[in-house]
Amino acid sequence: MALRNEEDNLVYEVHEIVVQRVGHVPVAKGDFTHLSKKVQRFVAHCVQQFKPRGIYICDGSQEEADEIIHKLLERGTLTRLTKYKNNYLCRTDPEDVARVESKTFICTQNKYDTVPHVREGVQGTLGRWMSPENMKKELDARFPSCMAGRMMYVIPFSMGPVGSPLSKIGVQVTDSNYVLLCMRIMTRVSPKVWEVLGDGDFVKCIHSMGCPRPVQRRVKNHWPCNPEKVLITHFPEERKIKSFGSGYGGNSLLGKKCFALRIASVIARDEGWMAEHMLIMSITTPKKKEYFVAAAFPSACGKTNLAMLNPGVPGYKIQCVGDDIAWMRFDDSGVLRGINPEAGFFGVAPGTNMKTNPNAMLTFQENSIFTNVAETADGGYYWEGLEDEVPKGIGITTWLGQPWHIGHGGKSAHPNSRFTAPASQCPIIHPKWEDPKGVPVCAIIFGGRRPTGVPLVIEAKSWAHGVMIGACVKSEATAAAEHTGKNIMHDPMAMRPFMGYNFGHYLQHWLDLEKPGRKMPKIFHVNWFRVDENGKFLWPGFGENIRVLDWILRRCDGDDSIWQDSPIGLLPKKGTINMSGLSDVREEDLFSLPTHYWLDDTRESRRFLEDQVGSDTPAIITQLLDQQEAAFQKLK
Ligand code: OXD
Ligand code: MN
Repeated sequence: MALRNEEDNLVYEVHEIVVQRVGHVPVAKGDFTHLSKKVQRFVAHCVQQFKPRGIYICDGSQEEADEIIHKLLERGTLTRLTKYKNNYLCRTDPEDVARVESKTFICTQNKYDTVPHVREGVQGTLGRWMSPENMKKELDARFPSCMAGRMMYVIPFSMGPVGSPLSKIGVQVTDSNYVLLCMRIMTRVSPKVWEVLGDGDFVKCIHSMGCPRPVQRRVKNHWPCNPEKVLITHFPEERKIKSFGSGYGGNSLLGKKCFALRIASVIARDEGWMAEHMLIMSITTPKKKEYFVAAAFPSACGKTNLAMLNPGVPGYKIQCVGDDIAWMRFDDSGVLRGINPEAGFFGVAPGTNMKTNPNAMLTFQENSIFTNVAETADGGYYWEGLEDEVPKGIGITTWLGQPWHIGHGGKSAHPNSRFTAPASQCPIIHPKWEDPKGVPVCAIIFGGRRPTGVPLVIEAKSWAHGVMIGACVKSEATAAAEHTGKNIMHDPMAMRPFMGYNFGHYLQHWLDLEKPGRKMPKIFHVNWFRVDENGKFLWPGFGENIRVLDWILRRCDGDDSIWQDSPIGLLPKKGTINMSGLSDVREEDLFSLPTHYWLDDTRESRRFLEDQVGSDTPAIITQLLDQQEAAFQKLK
């Protein structure tokens, strides 16, 4: 329509604003026609099923984040932590505070593609399977109209640097804008993802808080969710994830555990690479030689602290590539190269302080989201472990909104409260952390919380022996883990909650990775948590762990003068770990191998594999355990 201005005869163009619609649903932001046909079909299908009030195609920009933050502040879902720049506190519904393993399923046509053949009468713990048909019934009882009255956000994201040959693309729809804010920290959300995707395939990620309007349940803390109906489902054959009812990180930030571990482990098996629950860190020694190692620990064993270690011995430099997930692939010259598929840290807050992890603390001074932590009266975050780092006597409001002070008793923050912070802000982030080629990994380190029997460090005798060691990873249960009644829990390869397929096949995949011409990384097992008869830690841990890493690196360099054989692997020869300046470390106790303990432990591990992995256990793993038992029998 053209208008004539009578005074000066200027012509103003007034354009009609055309609101795009998908069906009857308006596109509130973005251009639907710019999406590939495959993405359009996916989005249109979601719209038809979930009946949102609008579609918001995200671009990951700061302006977009500001707009959403503004909305969430107004609504009360977020509180500004005024002590910092752009830091926010979110309190969830107190019933939605953790990953829910019991509601997490993998659906494949063949059950044994997902779970191993467990011993008869045994409850499997390595993954939960449901048939796609039965799951469809469950999903049909949840998803139709689940976004009624809510906006549906469409998030294009890359796991790994955008465009890297090691990266993969996902598209997540969600009705939670908290999830959008966290996704843009934890993954790379950008319109460039659409370009790289072209007409290609992507992992379909569907998330709903499961709380359509009008709500059927009282909404607490402006956190609509549906704890009774939580379901986190994976369809590896279709490369699809559907998550319902929870907004908590591992359940809702689908790029992380669901995609980068469960779905990616299946893709990795099919394509011949590895998707692992591992940190990647670089260590530069006093001789200025740099090494990269990957390390797998069960949840809540200090993986983030190790990834950002502050060395207790001068002359070493640590740089962080990633703190939770590693995707690794052998390159053409046989070198294992790893990337961190994530873009942020989703770390456990309690216990993090300037002593345990100064680099994490410095990472989240701005642009970060804190979930279920407490708040100080001066607008700061607070959790257990920060007692010495806040003004004395300061008033605190707990994660549940109650007044509190240090010494009050009980906990101020939820034990599984988290910080979500951009990795780029980490003061020791490695300059190559986004290198599309990845970094060369020379060692893989397993570990767990093992109060008794397990030495500070063990080196595997071979790749297969290392796979056996990884298969036998166990750890003491902590407050952050779901309780099973047992104190030491098996967490093979630190992947128990994250396995995307039959664990026996996964072990075989690891074994098959060893091929002529490949430089297989050395495999180690570490234990920072051994205690003496009084329950006192035998090893100082934290920054002093650099001493163990140093021994590991000398072994990677082939130093043959520093090891001795043992039935469980190669151990450091006495005096070969640098203990200078450490008082009170009793090497004999740290490295002792009590015969009865190890006989029991070996049998228990074998029993675990027989029970849980059964006929899917690769024969070599059982043989190696048999050999270990026989060696201890001789020592009896
Ligand atoms: C995590 C976990 O959140 O492993 O990283 O539980
Ligand atoms: Mn983890």
